[in-house]
Amino acid sequence: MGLVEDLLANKYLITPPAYYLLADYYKEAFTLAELIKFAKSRGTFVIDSTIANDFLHEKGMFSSPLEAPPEKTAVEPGPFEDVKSLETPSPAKNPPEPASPVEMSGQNAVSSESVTETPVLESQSQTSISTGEPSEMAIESTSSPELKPGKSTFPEGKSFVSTGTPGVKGDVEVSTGVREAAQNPPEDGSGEVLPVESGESGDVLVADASEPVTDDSSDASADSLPNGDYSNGYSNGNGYADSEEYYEENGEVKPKIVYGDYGVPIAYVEEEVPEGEKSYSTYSDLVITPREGFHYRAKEIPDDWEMVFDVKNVKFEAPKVKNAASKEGEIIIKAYIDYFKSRLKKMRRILRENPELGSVIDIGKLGYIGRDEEVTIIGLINSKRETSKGYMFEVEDSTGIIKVFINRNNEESKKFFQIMPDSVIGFRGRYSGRNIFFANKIFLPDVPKYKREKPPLEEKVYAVLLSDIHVGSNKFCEKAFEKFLEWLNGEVNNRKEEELVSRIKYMILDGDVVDGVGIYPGQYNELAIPDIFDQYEALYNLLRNVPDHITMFIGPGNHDAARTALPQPGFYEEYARPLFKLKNAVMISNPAVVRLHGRDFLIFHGRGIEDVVNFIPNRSHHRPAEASVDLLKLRHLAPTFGEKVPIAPDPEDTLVIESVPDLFQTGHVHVMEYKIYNGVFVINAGTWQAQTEFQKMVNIVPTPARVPIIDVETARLRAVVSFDRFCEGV
Ligand code: D5M
Ligand code: FE
Ligand code: ZN
Repeated sequence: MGLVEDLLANKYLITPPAYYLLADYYKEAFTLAELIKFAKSRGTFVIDSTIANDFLHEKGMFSSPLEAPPEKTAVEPGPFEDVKSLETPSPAKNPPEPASPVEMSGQNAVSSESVTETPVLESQSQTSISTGEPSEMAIESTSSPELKPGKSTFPEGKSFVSTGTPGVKGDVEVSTGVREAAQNPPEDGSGEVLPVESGESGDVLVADASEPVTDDSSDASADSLPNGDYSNGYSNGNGYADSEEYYEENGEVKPKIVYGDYGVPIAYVEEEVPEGEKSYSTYSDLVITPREGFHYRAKEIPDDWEMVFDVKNVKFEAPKVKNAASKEGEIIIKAYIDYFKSRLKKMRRILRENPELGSVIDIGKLGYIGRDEEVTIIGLINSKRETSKGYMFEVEDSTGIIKVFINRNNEESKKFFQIMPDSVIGFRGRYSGRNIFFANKIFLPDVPKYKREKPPLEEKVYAVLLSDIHVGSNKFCEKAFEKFLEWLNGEVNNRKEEELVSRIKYMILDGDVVDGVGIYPGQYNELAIPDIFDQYEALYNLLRNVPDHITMFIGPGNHDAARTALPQPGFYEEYARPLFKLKNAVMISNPAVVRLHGRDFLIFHGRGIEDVVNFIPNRSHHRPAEASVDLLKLRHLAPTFGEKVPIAPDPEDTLVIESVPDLFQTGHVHVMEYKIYNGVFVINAGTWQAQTEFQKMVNIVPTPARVPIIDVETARLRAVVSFDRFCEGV
């Protein structure tokens, strides 16, 4: 097998530029194990050119580490050609990659030579990576008075932009999420979101610490629960003590090794560790039963939900290559071509819903129109930068690449800052005839200003939004979570809370449900449960206490046992098996869309927020709702390829926000915040994990143990219930 297949078999991904750097050396100068070990040490599953270069340097395969390969001009037309073009190619999309010593000159497209024969490292004069600023020369040769080279907002030599204000990140001090949310009321001033403050307001719900706690139930046996037989872990449930599982050797009776599902050997009888002897708890004795006589109105309201979108249901077709013996490099490049073709197609459809767009023309056909004719082009943003007079973009569709300029005096040019690399944008304007398109209007895909009203529901019904529970972390707020479970079981403080609990019918868990193992360097020291199987079992033991009539939707995040790259189809069943046993839970993908009583909830763990914070000025990890709005405007959950968020090159781009949801939920950044944007309720559900040592280092201040309760009818916040007082000093 080749490098790509070997890496895939080990759940690692490689970007095309990295592939071309490494492929020729594979098995000759380095082994798979060495490469994986190196990637692991960098904490990544995606081998990009930075990793590849560093790896090669470490192996002493570069004579001069800082020597940049000479630039090469990319060939037009661009990327979206058919695979046949790979023989004389300018392959597809050019994944932007972090600047690396060897690629200082920028890297926008893999050149044709690299695909056909030039081994990158044998001849440094023939780099596989082009300059990424192909039309720059064209601009200068036009000697247009408007287009003097101006201040570039690119980080050194990179073709993708940092939109400036690097100092902003992390500078924003945030006290606590709920208060912050209250201080920043939703944009449209809708009165539906209740102001949430500390205790006085009737709608602010704070679980009362003075209430009696149902500790009396905590010593009940797990066996009394319907699923209580789970404590044996991953065996077939038969137990081990079957007489056929023993054999005699030298007069001694010994137990046989038993193989469970997936060929995992099950422990010998004498190695079975009885519950309680582990140095950590998996909550196997946590039993909370609904308070006697508590009336759940939600039980009488008929279920009304459907999965509108789940990645698992998307049928992906493998990329078509000419024959099975095609080079693996061709296959992977074809996969990226297909991925970006799909993105372009979907985004074009969304953009064309905007009647202001006017007539749209292929970039490749601009030469056929008159200089005075106003037209619209739609394309992927390869790069963007500030010039002395305005802003310049390099835009690409399936027929070609062009430079687009917009004057700074035009108000529209402010949209420059909203545009992330690789997003798809429309530009209206005129073609100069010299490979420059002069835009006077910029169209972000965006969501329509007004939302169609949905028919009212007969009864109030609520959904609870959770995220980032991080079970297994020693910073998991277990006490607070148990209090929350008791609350769901009717341990309420007043009538208002009773009404809420009574009508909760759905619960959404938006990823990072466990802390995982080996997710970041030094994590082991912060794990209360150092075993991934036990973490899921612990979560199961907690969630089985959620009343049966509440349907849970559970999706993965980056700490979970699931594919790291987006989209994440779901949990790996062999690790997260306990969750699949929950009777009232539905396992969903990340992202997913669940329709509750006719209202669409878009559920996304939220890694895309990291790139927003990186690229859009004045964004912060502490204001995730604002960043989610930016994603909504671009109608994509993770527009930028090759930066912080690994994206799998599926033949279809399932990260496009194809239809406008009623509610858009994220998590990941551990800060609860909400906002309304053009009728969409945008909310980050926060976390159940107190600040970790790592977060302390990077100045992330979480807002743990606050539960937003959503009124399904309006898809707006009904209340926030705080259990944070039980999470102090975790
Ligand atoms: O993410 C928890 C928070 O930590 C979230 O704000 C992202 C941030 N985070 C996670 N990994 C990193 C790295 N490597 N650098 C900087 N910030 C990071 P979680 O997914 O729960 O770990
Ligand atoms: Fe998290
Ligand atoms: Zn996360």
